[in-house]
Amino acid sequence: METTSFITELLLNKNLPLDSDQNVAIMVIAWVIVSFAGLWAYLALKTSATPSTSKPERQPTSKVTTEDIPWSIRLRQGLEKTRSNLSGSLAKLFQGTQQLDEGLLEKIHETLYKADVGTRTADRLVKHLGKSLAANTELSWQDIQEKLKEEINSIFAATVSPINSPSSGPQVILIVGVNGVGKTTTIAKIASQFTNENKKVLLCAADTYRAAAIDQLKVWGERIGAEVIAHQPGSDPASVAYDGVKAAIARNADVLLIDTAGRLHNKKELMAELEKINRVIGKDLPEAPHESWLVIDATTGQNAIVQIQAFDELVKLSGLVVTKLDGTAKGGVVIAAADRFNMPIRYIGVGEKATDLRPFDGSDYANSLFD
Ligand SMILES: Nc1nc2c(ncn2[C@@H]2O[C@H](COP(=O)(O)OP(=O)(O)OP(=O)(O)O)[C@@H](O)[C@H]2O)c(=O)[nH]1
Ligand SMILES: [Mg+2]
Repeated sequence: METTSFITELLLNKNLPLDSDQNVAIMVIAWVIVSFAGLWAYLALKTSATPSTSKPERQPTSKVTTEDIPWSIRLRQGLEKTRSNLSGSLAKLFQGTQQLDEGLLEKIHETLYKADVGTRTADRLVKHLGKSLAANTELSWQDIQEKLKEEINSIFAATVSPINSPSSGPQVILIVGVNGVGKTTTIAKIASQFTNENKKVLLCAADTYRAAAIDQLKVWGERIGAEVIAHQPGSDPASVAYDGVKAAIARNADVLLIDTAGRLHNKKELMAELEKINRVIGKDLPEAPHESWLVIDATTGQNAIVQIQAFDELVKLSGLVVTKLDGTAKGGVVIAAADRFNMPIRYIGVGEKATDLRPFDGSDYANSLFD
């Protein structure tokens, strides 16, 4: 007899003719069943009686990403090092209250200079303090902060100008800058924001020096859902830019973003090539480029000033994009650039994600520099 059918029959209480071997088997099976039942009951009792010391099972939590953090907080986080370098150092000059005298103004100037605000802008800010606060009166750090914010705000306010966009046809934005400042990723971030606004965006790969640069833009285009106009590596960047404009007109695009190769502002040949790109873009669309933005890497500090000067001479710049403000203490350069060139800052970047690049707001920036 099969063991299973034998047990079934046993459970059904049938009269079975059992030999001694079968009796032993029954006893073993019964013993195993009773032991398991006992063990199970013991464990069940123990678990319910004593509080568990093991880690609670991880509950699914809603994942907080940087996208969920409000921009005002992201900006403050991104400017942490700059804030500590600028207002943190200035605050240390004040133990309680201080008399506003030449000595204090000099110390404030030095601290501003060290925070990459530059001599010219440090002069301006200190002058404002001297003019707007009564000499030889007791002043707190709070009083000084308010006056500095006021003047920084007025520097930024003077640069504000609307982004030029055509009444009809595509808006062409040319992106330029030295190597590795974040041009291509800035294009991707802006393109992603435009497509979210239901704009039809075309990207143009006018950085033809490296195959990887073209591929990088193509990958972004695919992710964002934007067509990329590209030629073979090594081809003339001006002719790609020309085709980009033609394609943008033909496809009825809202925006064409043109990526260019990183070039050192002191390399004449490369800068001349940029001039050609700029010229060719206007052939089929006389007002284009409608905007020409120089991307500057905040970590380069005052060197950005030289870059702005050099690029502006060749391609009339209509705005700046300042990237990599996160992780640098040199965010003071944004104030210096705005003051020196009266040039609007279009976007600022505080990280690598698409949402880490936002349109610039001078008053938010000024507030984020202070506690
Ligand atoms: N931390 C940080 N990294 C950034 C930011 N913007 C760009 N980057 C990073 O900077 C690096 C260079 O960016 P790209 O966009 O390739 O720079 P590029 O100017 O196009 O470089 P070239 O084409 O080689 O001249 C990438 O790793 C970006 O993710 C930013 O705001 N913060
Ligand atoms: Mg690039």
